[in-house]
Amino acid sequence: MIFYATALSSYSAKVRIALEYKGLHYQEIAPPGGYKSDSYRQIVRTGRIPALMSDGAIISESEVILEYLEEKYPYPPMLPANLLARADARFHARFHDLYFEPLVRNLFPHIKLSQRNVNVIAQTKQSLFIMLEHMSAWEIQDFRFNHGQVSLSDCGFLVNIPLAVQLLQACGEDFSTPDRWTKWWQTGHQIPVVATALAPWKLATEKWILSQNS
Ligand SMILES: N[C@@H](CCC(=O)N[C@@H](CS)C(=O)NCC(=O)O)C(=O)O
Repeated sequence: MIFYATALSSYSAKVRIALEYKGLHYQEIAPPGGYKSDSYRQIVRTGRIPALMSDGAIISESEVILEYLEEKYPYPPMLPANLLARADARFHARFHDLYFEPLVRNLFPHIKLSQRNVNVIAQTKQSLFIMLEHMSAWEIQDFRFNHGQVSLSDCGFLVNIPLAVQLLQACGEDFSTPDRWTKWWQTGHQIPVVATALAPWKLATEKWILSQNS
């Protein structure tokens, strides 16, 4: 399989967690010419990353890639066996993509001091706070990471919860997630395959933040 991705891309990091967790052999390459480029669009029409080439076909959209991997390589499973629990996991994954990640993404332009808008940052911080409070009522099992198990619905949040904290702090805001979530993502990051998957993204993100005001 070819995994089109970059180290800095948070959606690529989300998919890399599943690739590593399932112990799959894949070759990760940067999109030729960069994402959105004409040459990359010859391979992936949307020009977006991540994308996966598997059995000669291109699969786009991180969530679709995760579902494909789960169906093609069901072991180790990344969805619970119970039908309602599966629906719940999918709800969390969709919530991440539709509502949580776009808030985090809002912060990127404001890392650069010259582009910083304190009102946007304050609004985003407030929205993230409310969203995390709402998420604290979710019936996720605090012991979910027991035995190192990771669900499809964890992949996005393992990237974007710590990223939200990191970006807000880079914007000069004092922000921490509710204890439950801090404990959750920090435990998840200690799982060896998760740590391997996230290492390039962590490094690239730190470098990118530093580069914005130097
Ligand atoms: N909904 C997409 C989002 C992927 C995405 O936005 N990727 C960014 C890089 S992290 C990208 O390719 N941006 C190019 C663009 O916006 O055209 C997914 O889940 O894969």
